[in-house]
Amino acid sequence: MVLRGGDHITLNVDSSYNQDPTKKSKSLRRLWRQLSRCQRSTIYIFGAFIICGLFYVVTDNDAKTSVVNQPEDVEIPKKDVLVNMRNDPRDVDNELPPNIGPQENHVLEEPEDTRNVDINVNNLSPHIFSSKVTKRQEAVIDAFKHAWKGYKTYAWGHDHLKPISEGYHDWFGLGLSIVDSLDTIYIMGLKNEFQEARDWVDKHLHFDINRDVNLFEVTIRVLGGLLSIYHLSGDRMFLNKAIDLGDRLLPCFESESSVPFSDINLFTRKAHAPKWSPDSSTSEVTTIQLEFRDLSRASGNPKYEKVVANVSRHVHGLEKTDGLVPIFINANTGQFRSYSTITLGARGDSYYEYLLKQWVQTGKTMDYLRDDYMEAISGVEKHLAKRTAPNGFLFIGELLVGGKDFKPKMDHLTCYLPGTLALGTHVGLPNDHLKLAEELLTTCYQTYAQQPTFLAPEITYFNIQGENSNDMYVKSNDAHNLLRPEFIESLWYMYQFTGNSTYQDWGWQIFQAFEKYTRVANGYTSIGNVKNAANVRPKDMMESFFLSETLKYLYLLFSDDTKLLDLDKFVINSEAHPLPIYQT
Ligand code: DMJ
Repeated sequence: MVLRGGDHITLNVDSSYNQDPTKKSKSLRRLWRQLSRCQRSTIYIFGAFIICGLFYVVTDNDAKTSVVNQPEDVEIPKKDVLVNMRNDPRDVDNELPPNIGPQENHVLEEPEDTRNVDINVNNLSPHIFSSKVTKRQEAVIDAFKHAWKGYKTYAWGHDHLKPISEGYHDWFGLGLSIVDSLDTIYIMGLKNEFQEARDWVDKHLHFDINRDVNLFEVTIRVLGGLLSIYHLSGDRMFLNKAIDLGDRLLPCFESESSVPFSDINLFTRKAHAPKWSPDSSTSEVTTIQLEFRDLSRASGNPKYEKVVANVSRHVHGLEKTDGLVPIFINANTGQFRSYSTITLGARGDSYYEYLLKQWVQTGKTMDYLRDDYMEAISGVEKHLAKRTAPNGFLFIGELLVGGKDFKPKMDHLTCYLPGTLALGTHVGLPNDHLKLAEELLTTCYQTYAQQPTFLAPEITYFNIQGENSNDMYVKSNDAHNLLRPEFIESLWYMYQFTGNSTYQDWGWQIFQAFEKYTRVANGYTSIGNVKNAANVRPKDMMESFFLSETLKYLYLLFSDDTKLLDLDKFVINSEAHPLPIYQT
């Protein structure tokens, strides 16, 4: 190496340098001695600069890789919004609330297990990791972990767990239970479960599969699940998956009317009506708007929002019975099927839910949807809400043959309505909706409480003629319970807005009934008969909505913090996936 003095230093490598190592070190020492003090000092300073530079590069890279899944094109979150997920929520007392640094009386102790996952907690959800976990929430977390363990052992990567036969069920082959669970896991703060679920989505969730899927189900469960966890975690990988899925679903909307076909092959991208009918379900074509709109807002591409807004506009223009809609609609003609049933249960339910929620999602700007919602609730009161003869329980029945015959039948699905009504009053709609919600919720509670298992059947009939002293009865074919969430969902909304802890207590009773009659060695199972506590006839199926909705709403319901999931910031889709509220 030759060093030349002057204003600057030049480093050259002598060709002999690569030959004999002993010779090299001797000549280096000789050269060093020949240098002036000034030259040596300059080299010291120069060397120090290089070391500092190297150190900075290494530590900066470490910081970047420790922010799990940090996408290249997403800004690294500031330290004060980075919160470690906890391994066990009972560590909550050790948690540092976001946005505050260690303070005199708040000593943050790192738990013994090394926390290797840092998650970007979006500003939308600062309460998630700062709220104290209650004993009841702990019990729900145990339930979730139990279900997850069974799913992981016997059904990992498949849609649903069959907990009794120790197998799995594939509906669409999209790992539904994993995708549907991501935000539940996140909200519960389960670090390890989140990591394994996130890894599976990253490596194994692909949509180029040659399989027909249902637009609505995949939208609320998969698209909604991916978007929700994207917003909560800030991890762009989830958004990229959502965009791929959204693109594959878009051909559903290439019908003669704007109404989408119900099914599509994700690989060939060919859409079609259901195999069993020429029509789509009304609730299905009107329960995709929150997700597609959010996909547009999150990705910056308006094409998704455009197609679903057309559907809403189109349905808005159709003739209705005081705001109530038939449950079938044809994608080619764009018309309702004449004489089809009007119900707030199966195939009708979430049409009404998304009228309100779209208005909320868009910062209360799409007023025609609010007006349709208001008209529909008046229609419900006028045509569908009736009381039982013995004790005057209010329920929502159905209109058959296009509105000619009343049927005193209510699906468990209809029990979502009190929650939606309560949300409506929270965002400024009339207070008498809350009164209706309270009464309906009481009836829904009775559908549980009047069964020996304390679990509601899928369908309940009501006594409006007064033929005996029973308010309600259940037909044998309707006596199953699929671990559905709707009643718990409504309890949570009502607790949020009224603060009445009776709703928490009701939820606790139902949770204990789930524990007693549906918990099995490898998870939780649907049951065939809620009317016989001695033999509930396990059906060997744990649907993904049990993880996505039922356990999530129970966890939220049992929190003492009514801002754990802030309903002024989030609107929650039909599968319990929170999405952000926008201003327009
Ligand atoms: C869920 O998939 C959704 O809540 C849907 O809107 C209705 N049914 C199930 C749960 O019961």
